[in-house]
Amino acid sequence: MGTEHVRLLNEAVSGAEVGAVFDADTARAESVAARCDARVLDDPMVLIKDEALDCVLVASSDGTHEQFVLSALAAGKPVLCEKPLAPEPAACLRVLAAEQEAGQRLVSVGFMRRFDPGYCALRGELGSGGIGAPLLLHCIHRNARATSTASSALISGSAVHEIDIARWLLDDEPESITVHTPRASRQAGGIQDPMLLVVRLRSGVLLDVEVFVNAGYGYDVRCELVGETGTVSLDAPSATVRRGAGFQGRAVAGDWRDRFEEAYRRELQDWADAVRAGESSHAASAWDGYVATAAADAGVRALSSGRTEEVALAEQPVLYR
Ligand code: ISE
Repeated sequence: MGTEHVRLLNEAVSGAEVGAVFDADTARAESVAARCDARVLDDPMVLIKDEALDCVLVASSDGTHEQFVLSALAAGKPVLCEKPLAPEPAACLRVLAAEQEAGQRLVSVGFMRRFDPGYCALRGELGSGGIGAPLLLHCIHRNARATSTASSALISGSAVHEIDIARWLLDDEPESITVHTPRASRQAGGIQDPMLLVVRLRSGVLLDVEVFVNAGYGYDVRCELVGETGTVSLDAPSATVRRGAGFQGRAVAGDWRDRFEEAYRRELQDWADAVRAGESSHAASAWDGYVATAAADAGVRALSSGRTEEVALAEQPVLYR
């Protein structure tokens, strides 16, 4: 993901320049930095404090996010952190406390779908009242192959996007989660895949999510919102239809980098513009990152307990009220 962000910043975002790169894999850091004439630093903490750099993008492994985001806050720098903000709700709360201490909303979280043209159009349709008041949100999240060997990752790594987009589309909060487990696919290497989440939102709207991360055929994300007078759904994201002998169809994305390339580009452009203007970005905030992790945590508990689990949220920091 870090390589992809550097590529987009370099090729498709205006007003931003990649100044330095760190990667635990030095060879990768060097090859990425060479493409954009950036320095390679061998200590991420030194990079974060470097006075020549205005802001920091974190795309490291999930468990390292907290320390890097806290360092960026200590240096008073805007930071865009890939999702999740941190894997544990308590770690997200520590980030929120540090941001409150810094006195400004400096943290953006990479829930990139908020910038996807399809989801933005869906939100616009809902806002225009064309489908009436929302009742149900049906989501499908399929990957070609799993990126983790843990069943919980279906919730914390994948379904968490659906929870975030439901909050953003509906301006609502998750209240409780139940996880249903069908027979596991024999292609899934022993993990519980697929699974079905049912999330009750505070307004009474229900969100259902099929997560299937060994679907084999590609990366397929779908969404349909059902309202009192109509429905609105995402269209196939590819711009073209291919026809051949006895065949007509659309290409399916390989993974999220293809499917959401435009969303990532817009997210980065928005962030660069916000940093230059000294404003907060339109991306998910540290608070949004915390709620997503807290909801995913309830989902993981629901998976192991087999019961409906409540999503208990802490009080919002003053900065967000
Ligand atoms: C992956 O980690 C991501 O963050 C993708 O956006 C998500 O769609 C995918 O399912 C995850 O494995």
